Amino acid sequence: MGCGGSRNILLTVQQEHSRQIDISIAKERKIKKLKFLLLGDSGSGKTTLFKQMRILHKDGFCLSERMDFKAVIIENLLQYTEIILQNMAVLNIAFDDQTTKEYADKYLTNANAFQNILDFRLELKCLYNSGGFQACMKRGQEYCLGDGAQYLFRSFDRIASPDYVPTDQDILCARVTTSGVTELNFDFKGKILCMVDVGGQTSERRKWIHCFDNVTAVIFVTAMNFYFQIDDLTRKSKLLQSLALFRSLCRNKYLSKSAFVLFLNKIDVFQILIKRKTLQCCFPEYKGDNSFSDSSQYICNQFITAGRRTDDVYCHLTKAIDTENFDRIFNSTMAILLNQNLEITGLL
Ligand SMILES: Nc1nc2c(ncn2[C@@H]2O[C@H](COP(=O)(O)OP(=O)(O)OP(=O)(O)O)[C@@H](O)[C@H]2O)c(=O)[nH]1
Ligand SMILES: [Mg+2]
Repeated sequence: MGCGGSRNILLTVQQEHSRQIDISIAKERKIKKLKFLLLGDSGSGKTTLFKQMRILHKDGFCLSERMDFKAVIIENLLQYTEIILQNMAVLNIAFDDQTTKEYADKYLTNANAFQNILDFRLELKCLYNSGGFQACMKRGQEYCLGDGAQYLFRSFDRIASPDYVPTDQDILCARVTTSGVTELNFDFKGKILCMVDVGGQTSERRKWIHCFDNVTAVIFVTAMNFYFQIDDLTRKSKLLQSLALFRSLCRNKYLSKSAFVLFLNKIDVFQILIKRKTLQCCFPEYKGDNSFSDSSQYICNQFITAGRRTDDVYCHLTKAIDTENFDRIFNSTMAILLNQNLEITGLL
């Protein structure tokens, strides 16, 4: 065989080698994880969204996890009961009669005794159904009562039954403050998504920076009812604090290539609250009316302006405890991100 023949063989081998490299790069791109980071203040709803991804895109919750949530739900109920009873005194709300007052005194002097709610079903139900307790619960936003409280009290009969197993909805309304970083990997339309949940409390934020590499998109979550709430420690508006946090994240150099998605969460709570108190308590310069659309648009604009990013910030109004609502919003968020951003970052 002549020289030309061996050169041809060499060429074919090189071409084949290059083709193999192309295939492996393409494969790598395909299996490259898209990392989504849930950030936002404590109580905004990050873990609730994280739970929704498990329900919608993974296997949901097994029986042993549900039984763990049962303990959390009962603990939540008892804590909320204590908070409401304490705030009845603060807000000057009277007990309906001597019986409810006696139950409340008994509860407040020894809340631990009520741990086995099955033994105190009648007393607790009597308290929960009383006018004073209900009136105080309805004013829960004034003293930052957990947003899952009303749902759990409404479900008391079910929760206090001997064979109670929490439903997905119960789990979505249960509250555990996150500490540490949790990841969830799942397949979404042929792509592998890695969702990362972190704790929002100030003490947890020093852990955030360790998650900032290769972030495809930050999902920043804020609760719209924060406009009405004051932080216990700083005595500042929770929504203004959230806005400042968002502003600093948008300018963080490690996140400069990441897309930003904004979830204005808890629209159900906001819808009720905004009828009672206009946005002016948080934004004195606000001139609009107290309609849901004007007020939510104003909040959205505040965040978009604060973000001041060259790329768009995609803003969505969400109700994280509603699986159907979340499914729709997450699908449309992903459609936008996959079409627009990933092309730029070379992931498509
Ligand atoms: N009514 C209502 N409650 C919500 C909504 N989203 C979340 N919640 C409730 O708000 C509470 C706090 O939500 P989490 O998801 O635990 O908040 P988080 O942002 O993870 O808080 P940290 O872990 O402390 O950072 C839970 O009891 C949720 O059930 C919503 O859209 N509407
Ligand atoms: Mg959390």
